[in-house]
Amino acid sequence: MIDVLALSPLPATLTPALERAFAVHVGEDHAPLDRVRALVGGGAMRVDAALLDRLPALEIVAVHGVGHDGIDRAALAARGIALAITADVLTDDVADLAIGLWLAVERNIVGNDRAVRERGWSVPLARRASGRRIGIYGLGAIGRAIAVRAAPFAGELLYTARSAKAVPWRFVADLPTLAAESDVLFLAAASGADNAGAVDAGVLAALGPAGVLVNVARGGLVDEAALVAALEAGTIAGAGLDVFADEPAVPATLLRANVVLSPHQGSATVAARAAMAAAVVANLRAHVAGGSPPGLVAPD
Ligand code: 8YV
Repeated sequence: MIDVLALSPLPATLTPALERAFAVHVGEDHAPLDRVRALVGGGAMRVDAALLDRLPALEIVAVHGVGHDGIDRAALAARGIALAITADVLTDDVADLAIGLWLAVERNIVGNDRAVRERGWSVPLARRASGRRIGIYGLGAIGRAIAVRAAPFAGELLYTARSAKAVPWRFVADLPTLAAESDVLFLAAASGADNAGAVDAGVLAALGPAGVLVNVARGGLVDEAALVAALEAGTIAGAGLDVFADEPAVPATLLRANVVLSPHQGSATVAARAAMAAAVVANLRAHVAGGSPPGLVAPD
């Protein structure tokens, strides 16, 4: 049985399956670091060269999720350590949530729910969701799934990504252009040093006073201070946020009526979490058996 190190407590959906197959150690303190061959953690896990130095036998990092922005891939590659994610199994759930957040913002569903619970009955006029120009930043699996869901609502659907794809939607060259030509901006891109804070004051100004931002990717894509300023000033109309720069800390300045807040729950469905747990185990089993993990991320 190989030794697996979990960087932090694992989700209850993952622990039993992992413990049936491997010797699991939670946290570095009591783990046999020199024997650990696999590292497991959530999409927000941090893996840097210093951690790798403490794990001389490490062969694979298995992410319970698809994001791997906290992982130093160059350091992994330098040691020949594999990286595997739970590809595909959470795509639909994250996209569903993105649409839900968007509609909740447009139609003030959360604020109106609160008002009715408080025995109120005012009917503020909202924005029409149908017919809006919808922009998607990042057209990987999740961006595409959002596009498929949003297309029937859209006046026009456009996107930006590293390159144009063979899809029926209009490609634009960059994020500022996308924001300028969209009413609704969905963030679905992987985050990294190249796009940290990419949704800045200029992008938000380009989105405009009727614009809505929806983020189901990573908080680091957004300059949160600029977002708060834009929401306060009416530079944009509202935001639906499942991710934040410093989770679980959500700045008090974001607790605003025109923001729908969500606790990084994109993949948190019973079905997705069961499939994610199975995918982590499958990735590790394939690696241990000398094969290629189904969720292997090819080195850059
Ligand atoms: C999870 C995620 O919340 O897949 C990702 O990148 O952020 C989410 O699915 C996380 O990985 C849970 O462990």
